[in-house]
Amino acid sequence: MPPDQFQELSAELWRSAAGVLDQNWTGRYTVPSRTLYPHQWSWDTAFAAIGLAYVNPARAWRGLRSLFEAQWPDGRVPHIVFDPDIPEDAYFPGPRFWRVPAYSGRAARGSTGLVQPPMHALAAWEVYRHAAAHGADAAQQARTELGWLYPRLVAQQEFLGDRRDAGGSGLASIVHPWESGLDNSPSWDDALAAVPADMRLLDTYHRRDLDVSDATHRPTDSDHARYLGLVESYRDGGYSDNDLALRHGFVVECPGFNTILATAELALAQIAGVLGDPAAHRHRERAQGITAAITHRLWDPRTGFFHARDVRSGRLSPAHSVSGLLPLALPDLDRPFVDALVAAATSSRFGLPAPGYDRTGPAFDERRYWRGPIWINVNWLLRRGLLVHGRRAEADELRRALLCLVHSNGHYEYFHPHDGSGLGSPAFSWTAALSLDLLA
Ligand code: 2M8
Repeated sequence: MPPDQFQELSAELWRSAAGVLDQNWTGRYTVPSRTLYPHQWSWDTAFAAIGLAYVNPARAWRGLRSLFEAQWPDGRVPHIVFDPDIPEDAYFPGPRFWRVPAYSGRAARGSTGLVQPPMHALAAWEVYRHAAAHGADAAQQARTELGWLYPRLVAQQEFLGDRRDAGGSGLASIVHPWESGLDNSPSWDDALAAVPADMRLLDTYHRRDLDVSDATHRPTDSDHARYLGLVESYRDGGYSDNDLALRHGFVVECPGFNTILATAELALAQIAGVLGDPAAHRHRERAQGITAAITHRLWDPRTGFFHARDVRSGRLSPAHSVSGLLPLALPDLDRPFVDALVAAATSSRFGLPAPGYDRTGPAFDERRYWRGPIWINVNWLLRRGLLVHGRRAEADELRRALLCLVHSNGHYEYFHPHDGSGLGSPAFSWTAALSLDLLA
């Protein structure tokens, strides 16, 4: 595309992206989508902040603060914080299903008891880094907000690194596919096969997502029955993380989740430096420890790829999913792993922008959510990885491809991996927010 045409595209995309973020702002946080996800989601809030850093940093901080105000005393940051003004049936499963107890002597803000990838330290660092461009008041606010968030971000990391180290390997386990953020990725199929799908659960509840989205683009009913059963099991155990591998039906070490965990430690090291906290060194060490554990536990030399590990069975998932490419974002990853990941990302299995799952794999499904479509957030992380490892040409190409994809098709939630057409929600916050970052 000629440079002046690209400039025009950029200006249009900037305006439309800022418009989507405006439209999805509730006054306290940004919803992922008005139709499909009308509450506050955890990692969506972090991605929204990364874009708001350019157009409205005060909103970025407000959203992060609002999320961390719902942090549990044990440090977990809930994957959804429910808006009390939205009717119970606007999203399923809603607050009544989760039955989260009141804590710290204050009325519970309705939330779930699950978590999502801890993108927030990196987001806070990004908002801080860009604050000075908005003037002295914004820079002052950034410093104050960083000081407020830092101990909360540390508590979040400690929960994941300690309470969730179910395999004793130095990696955090997820206890539900929803915790990965890549809900129905084929990476979970083997571990989920051992979880009973109680279809009667679906007779008791109404799948609200199917009212507002095409059923062939969403997880299947049997997946959903397993999701609900896993929530019930975790909930009925009081959301306790004791003896997870013995008690709970789904305990998995995910390469993408743990990559983000390590990246968060590196962001915390930067934040600690700004705040004059001596912990920076410790954060860097933790990041190195997680990186070592990822390569030790999740790399399969036979496939030359990172795979999710089922802690209960000890087996690696055979699936090649985009989550196995994400360790590319680890700065301390050794060169042979980097080369193997770049080769996989640019091979016929993926190709950049990468789809959620191997295009040649048996479970590839071009429309079904995390089983084939292209998502902007994971590609944004891949681009960071390419830059971190000095793969400038591939990173620039990926950036242009992502911007053209969103410009031609709209700020969709996900995109068809062959023709790029938009799927899911049409005005999706992280697509818009990360487009702003890619444009900047
Ligand atoms: C999707 O997950 C939610 C459950 O958390 C759902 O399917 O209803 C995922 O794409 C997840 O990564 C995302 O955070 C969430 C909201 O955008 O939607």
